[in-house]
Amino acid sequence: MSDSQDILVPDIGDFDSVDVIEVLVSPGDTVDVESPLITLESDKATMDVPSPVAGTVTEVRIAVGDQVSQGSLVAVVTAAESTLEDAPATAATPQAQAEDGDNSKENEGESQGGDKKEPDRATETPAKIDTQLPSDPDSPAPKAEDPTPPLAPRPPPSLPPGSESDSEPLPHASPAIRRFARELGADLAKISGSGSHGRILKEDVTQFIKAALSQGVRDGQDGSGLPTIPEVDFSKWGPVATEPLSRIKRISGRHLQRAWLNVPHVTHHDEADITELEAFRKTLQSDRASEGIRITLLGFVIKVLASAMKAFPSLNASLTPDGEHLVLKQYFHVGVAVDTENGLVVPVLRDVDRKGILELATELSALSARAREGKLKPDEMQGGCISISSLGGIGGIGFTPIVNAPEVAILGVSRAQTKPRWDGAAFAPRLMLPLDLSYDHRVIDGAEAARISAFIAAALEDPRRLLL
Ligand code: CAO
Repeated sequence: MSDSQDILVPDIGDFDSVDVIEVLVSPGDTVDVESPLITLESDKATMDVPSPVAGTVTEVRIAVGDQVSQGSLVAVVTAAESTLEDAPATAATPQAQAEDGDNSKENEGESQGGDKKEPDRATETPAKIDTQLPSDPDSPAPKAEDPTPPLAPRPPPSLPPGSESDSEPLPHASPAIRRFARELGADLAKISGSGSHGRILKEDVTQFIKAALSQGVRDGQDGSGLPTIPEVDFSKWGPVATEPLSRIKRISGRHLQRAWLNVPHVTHHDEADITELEAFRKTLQSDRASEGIRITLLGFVIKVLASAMKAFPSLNASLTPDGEHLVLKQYFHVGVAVDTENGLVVPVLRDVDRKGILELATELSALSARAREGKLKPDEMQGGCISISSLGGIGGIGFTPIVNAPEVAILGVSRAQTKPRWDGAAFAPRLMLPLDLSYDHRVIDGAEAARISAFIAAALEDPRRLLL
């Protein structure tokens, strides 16, 4: 069963012939109890007229620009069944009284069955008043004993407590819009209103949120829940130039930040004695020089990593997004970070476990060349199980690479150096390769990471181990 109810402008205190500045519902809209229907504005305050019943708006009898007083018909609402029993009780509730307003008399009359209003025909509810001048001494104040003073002027909710400063003008917006903005986390002070006299409308708030989301920045946050770095005007201290980040940097930057914020990173540092391996590599390189194949250390590192992934399946895994399961991959694809003019890209070498050093070296040269020419196809950068970031050709003794999530580990390689190494009897000069294994601690424990690193170092020291 349902019932149509006229919704009237309730007791609005001292105010008469008040402008309707917003109509917040249309026929067909569903409203809840307390949903604002219209917003009124006097010279002292703005106030919402909320619905006293839940239901469907069947008629709207008011338009922006109309002037209304207590008792004016706002809308007709067909009440939902569940609220029918509540509605008369709301209508019978005496309106709160302003201490200095003559509406106290009207309320008295109404509660005694006076004919000033139509309580039997209409449902009324207290208007919600929001003064634009919180310190306005003329604004009606509630009686001290009234537990829910509907006529009490309240400071705009977007202001922090105690900030009622007359040096900072309050944003011009209705209570409904203030509530809307508050629910979306939008700071009204940052929104310019497109309504009359700069009034902030619902569309202004929506536009503001859309713009903030498209920048990835919402009201001082970047979506991560963390505060953003405040903007600084560097030109205060000297000349500056601003240039856009390359497309690759913008994309990889977002990805790196996401990975950095999501993955509990640990980096395990180790080093491998590659003296023999390097001698072998040089021999191989000179043997194959006529074929034009460039054999660098990285081909060996990729091959050793494939063996480590087989020996330690957690290295070749990904967490499901809910963090409850591990996806263990049965294939062995390795991404290699390539430094290009425009930024970092990570092409993927597939099935590295089935390829020999020469094939890997050839493929790596081709892929890194295409990466630097910007010719990689998207699918050539997808499907990696683990990544390698090698800075060995450039320099450095170690670094902490960021895991390329949803992969769970990345192997950093720095520049090999000849160092004195104790062989049990004396120090001998050995070529030592720094290794930095960053891993997702949710998947790989510290002890396991140490074992993985030791495995990689041992295999690089003596690649014959890979034959075992
Ligand atoms: N120690 C000592 N020498 C090394 C070395 C190491 N760890 N790694 C490579 N070298 C040597 C190579 O053998 C080569 O020597 P030759 O010129 O005598 O042959 C030289 O350094 C240059 O190697 P390279 O860098 O051209 O080739 P590579 O196969 O080692 O690396 C690639 C290829 C694509 C990984 C590399 O060029 C590159 O782009 N590295 C940067 C990766 C990067 O930016 N990482 C940071 C990502 S953020 O985490």
